[in-house]
Amino acid sequence: MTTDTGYTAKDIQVLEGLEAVRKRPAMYIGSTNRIGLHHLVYEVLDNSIDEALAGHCKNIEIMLYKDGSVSVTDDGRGIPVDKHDSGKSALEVVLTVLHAGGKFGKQAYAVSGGLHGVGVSVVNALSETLSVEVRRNGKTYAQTYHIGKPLSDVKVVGDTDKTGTMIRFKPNTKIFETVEFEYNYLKERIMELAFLNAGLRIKMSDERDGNEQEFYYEGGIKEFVEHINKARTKLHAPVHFKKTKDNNEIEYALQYTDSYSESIYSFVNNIKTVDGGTHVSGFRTALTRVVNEYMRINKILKNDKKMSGDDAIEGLAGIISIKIPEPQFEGQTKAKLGNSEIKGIVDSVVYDSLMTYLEEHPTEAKRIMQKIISSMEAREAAQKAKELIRRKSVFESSILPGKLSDCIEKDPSKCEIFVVEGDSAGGSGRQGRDRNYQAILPLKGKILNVEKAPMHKVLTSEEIKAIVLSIGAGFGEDFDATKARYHKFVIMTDADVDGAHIRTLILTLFYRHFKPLIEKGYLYIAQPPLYKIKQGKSIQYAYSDAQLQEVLKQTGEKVDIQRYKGLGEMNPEQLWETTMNPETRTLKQVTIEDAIVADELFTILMGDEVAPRKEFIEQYAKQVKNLDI
Ligand code: 0RA
Repeated sequence: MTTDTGYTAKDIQVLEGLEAVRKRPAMYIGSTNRIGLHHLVYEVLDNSIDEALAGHCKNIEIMLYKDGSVSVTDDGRGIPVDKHDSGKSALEVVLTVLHAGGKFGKQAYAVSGGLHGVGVSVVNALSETLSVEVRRNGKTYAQTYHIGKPLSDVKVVGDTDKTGTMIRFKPNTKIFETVEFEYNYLKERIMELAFLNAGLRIKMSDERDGNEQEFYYEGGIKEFVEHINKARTKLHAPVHFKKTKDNNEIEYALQYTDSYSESIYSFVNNIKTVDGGTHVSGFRTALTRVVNEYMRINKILKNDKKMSGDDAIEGLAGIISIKIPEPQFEGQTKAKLGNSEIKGIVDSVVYDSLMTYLEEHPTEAKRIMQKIISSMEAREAAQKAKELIRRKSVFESSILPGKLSDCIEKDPSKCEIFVVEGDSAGGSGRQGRDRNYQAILPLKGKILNVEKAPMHKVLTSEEIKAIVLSIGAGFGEDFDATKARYHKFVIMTDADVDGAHIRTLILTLFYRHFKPLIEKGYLYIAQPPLYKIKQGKSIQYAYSDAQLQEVLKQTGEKVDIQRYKGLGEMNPEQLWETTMNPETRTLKQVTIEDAIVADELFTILMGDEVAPRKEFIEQYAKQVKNLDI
């Protein structure tokens, strides 16, 4: 009670200020639920931490009491107690005037923590009782409050050679939904603060159940990273770096593990920036740059490949803790740093120091680079797998390809499809066929060699897609031969080297992807004639050299022999008569006598290895006839 001078206008203002806090507590501490309740402790704690940041405080102690009160004690300089202009002790002003802290030298703090930073007067306003003890100038000063009102002036209660502040308060039950402090809830933040402020000792004890713990980390955020990674397989000892640049203290610690997740936590003036901000983007940029630059210098990557930021950060645990004079927090929750100048500062500090680390630790660097490359490879593989699934679904559609000229009949056992090389032969085939039961699918030249191509290429090939959709029986694991839309698949290619090559490519596709169709005996090779022998108005066809000789024996003189080089040289009627008409044509059925031999053969003929193919060709070269080049 202000006994001697009575109430002044200033006193009334003070009381109105604290009354405003009690009317709208959420405006000052966020809420009146358990989060707001614990916020009171953090508010006091932040002031002690500020003392620690300024280098004046080494020990903090938090006590939870049976009477529901909590105290925070530090060995900082102690709240000033000298007389203020109003004639009151500075201590009383700090505890009763909103945002009064700054008036008493708090502006001298280079950096200040506290999310709301509303000051201890808010805690006082929301407490039933609050008592404060300050050790300073060789004395202990004390004062007690009830609902924010002092019960007496600040009094000297003893001598001391120590300095520091003790604030004990009991939250007002009329304001808070709950007034029960939770040890474990407080513990998380206290531990975090101890990690973030290396060498600061924070003790917490709970009188209610005897719980007691001390948090002290000599190594600070380096130990924080070790703590995060304790259950993981580490690739190296943590990297830790701290540097002050233009009043900004930039500190980080990181350690790669073999895990797939990233654990990056960032802080500004001890406040967790859940939504990151400029310091985090500076860190990420630097990390990606360092990794790519290191790989480039050491020629770790072929063909100028670049690691993405995601590749570089996979499996990384990291703490970025910066302490800056004027943080600007953005976003809904004010948990994102907005200061634009910080990005570049963090970027350059992290880049330089991390590059130096890698250069000085080649063994660790190698392990880290290997991890990043395997992350990159896994990401690429996953991307391809995703693409595969997407493509497969395209393969499973029931839409017929545009270039298929389908037949009218729908009963597969009566239907035939001619897979034809080239658009012009396709045209003749389309005109010459019996459209009731014969379909034509023209292919553009050489289709993909499925023996050599990776699956994602197979699935992106337009020609193969057209074949798959024409067959209509799905693809890969889902292939179901009983759904085939035709029971005769006829490969019809030119009788030259290119035609033979295309035929082999199509055979390879069927063997590797539609083997059941071959096993069912559905696959055929058309036998177009090699020669047309014309004598007057009569035309005969020869399908082999032997046959030509036979025909020539019968016809004698004056014949006109035409060697067919391509199907396109035949008109639609001739193609029908010689190759497509079931009455006159010969089809060669493709069979698999010995699957293992066939498998080997396709691997040799169509695969990657050149040597076995060469050997095979040399062995069989003598048997090859009619090689027209
Ligand atoms: C105002 C000014 C100074 C320190 C403090 C407040 C202060 C507040 C709290 C609350 C809990 N512990 C605290 N410790 C200090 C600066 C003091 C100076 O310049 O000596």
